[in-house]
Amino acid sequence: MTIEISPEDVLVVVDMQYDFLPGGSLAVAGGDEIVPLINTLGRHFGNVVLTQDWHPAEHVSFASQHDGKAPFETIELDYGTQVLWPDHCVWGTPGAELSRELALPHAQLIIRKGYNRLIDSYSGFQEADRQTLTGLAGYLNERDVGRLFLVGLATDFCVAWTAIDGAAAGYDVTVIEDATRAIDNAGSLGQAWADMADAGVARIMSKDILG
Ligand code: VGL
Ligand code: ZN
Repeated sequence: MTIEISPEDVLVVVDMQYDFLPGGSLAVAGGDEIVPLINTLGRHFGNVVLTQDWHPAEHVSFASQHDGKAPFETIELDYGTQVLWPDHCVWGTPGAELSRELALPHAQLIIRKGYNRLIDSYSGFQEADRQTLTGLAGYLNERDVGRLFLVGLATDFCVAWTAIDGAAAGYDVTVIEDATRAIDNAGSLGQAWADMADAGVARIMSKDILG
């Protein structure tokens, strides 16, 4: 099966930032391995959108903000269960920068998310309160785009939540599995694939596009 990419289709590149790459504070194993593949895929798309995790230093998702809590423990917030993370992607720091190895000069939009101190935002579409929109759907709707193809980090958090919300917003969403890498904490990767399947998100490999 070869999937033909049309001029209306969009490549959504999720959170390819130094803190999620080897050496970063929330490094995703093998995160650097997918950069060349993302660059190759990018050449097949006329529309490229990037997301950037972008937190204030005292963000509620940081374990450092909660006495006695360690990274990867959870807490209950008004909007539900929150996984606590090492400090990461603090705005203005090197770890928050997008990888300089990305070769996507034609990318048209960078959507920043997670900048409200009291609300996390794995999804590129809406924050974890499920009410505060980022504007991504507004942008895509106004541009009258086609299908969304997702790549980046991390498969089981920001890629999955963006995929599920994209499907809920009415888009045909596909995750290109080998152009993602996962955190896989406490079964999160298997759960994410099951949730994405339930939401109607398709799962392919890059060869299905590149041949
Ligand atoms: C992410 C955890 C916390 C991600 C962002 O990009 O998947 N994960 N913030
Ligand atoms: Zn984050």
